[in-house]
Amino acid sequence: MSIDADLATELAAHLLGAQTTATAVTKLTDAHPDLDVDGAYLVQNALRALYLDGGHHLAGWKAGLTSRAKMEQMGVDRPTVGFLTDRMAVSAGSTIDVADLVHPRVEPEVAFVLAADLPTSGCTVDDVLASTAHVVPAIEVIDSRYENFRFDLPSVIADNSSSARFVVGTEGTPLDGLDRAALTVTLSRNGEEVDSGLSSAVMEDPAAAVALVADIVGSLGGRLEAGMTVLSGGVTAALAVSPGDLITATVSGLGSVEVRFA
Ligand code: OOG
Ligand code: MG
Repeated sequence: MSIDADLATELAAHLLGAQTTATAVTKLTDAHPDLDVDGAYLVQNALRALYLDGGHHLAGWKAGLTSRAKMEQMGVDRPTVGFLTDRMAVSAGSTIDVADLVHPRVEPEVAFVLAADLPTSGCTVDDVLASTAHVVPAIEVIDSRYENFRFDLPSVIADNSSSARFVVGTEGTPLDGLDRAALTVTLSRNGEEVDSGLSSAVMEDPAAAVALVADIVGSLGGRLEAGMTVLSGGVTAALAVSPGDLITATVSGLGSVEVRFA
């Protein structure tokens, strides 16, 4: 279904309410079974406009569902994108209040910080390499606004690919000399390793996920720009968190980043 601008804004306002009050809602396709991927991105665009109108600033973009572990966990077979705002950014080492979120989960990721704008179509891995200032270990905190963290592809896209918070490491590492497919990514809770994977799990090369995001964002009328942070997607399945958890993501060669939940 290609939905009109009024319905896109109405659905975006509904999801904005769920996000700001941390309330679970039924997935959009229950009431709108014809909502397709294109229509869902119209809702996500309308949601982004509501945030920017409300004084939030765009900080970057993310890839979702770029690894098999994530696709299998969520039962969705195609990567997605979501936008990141300045107020979703959480400083490394600080504390996130679980009460502000519906049912948060964490994912260990590799984040790219851009030094130059990327093309809006036909973006290649070489373009990404040429435009990246450095990479950093990251923890993405996702929080589907849908009941029981269950959704389908159009519903999750409309809900900004479950974006909620993101935490990036303080030390950047240039890409030169890194074997981008062979980084070991581990996720720990309270000092104990919970899961790990290789960076190749993300589309054989996390830079390929960034190139894909550049094209999808371009098709939405946006652009990956210098200074933005781009999350390339969870390497492992996402882990549900509870108050008291100290979460650490470590990427070999890049160091680690921590965040606490209260
Ligand atoms: C969708 C977002 C997935 C990732 O890194 O794969 C994502 C979800 O699983 O709720 O951010
Ligand atoms: Mg993610």
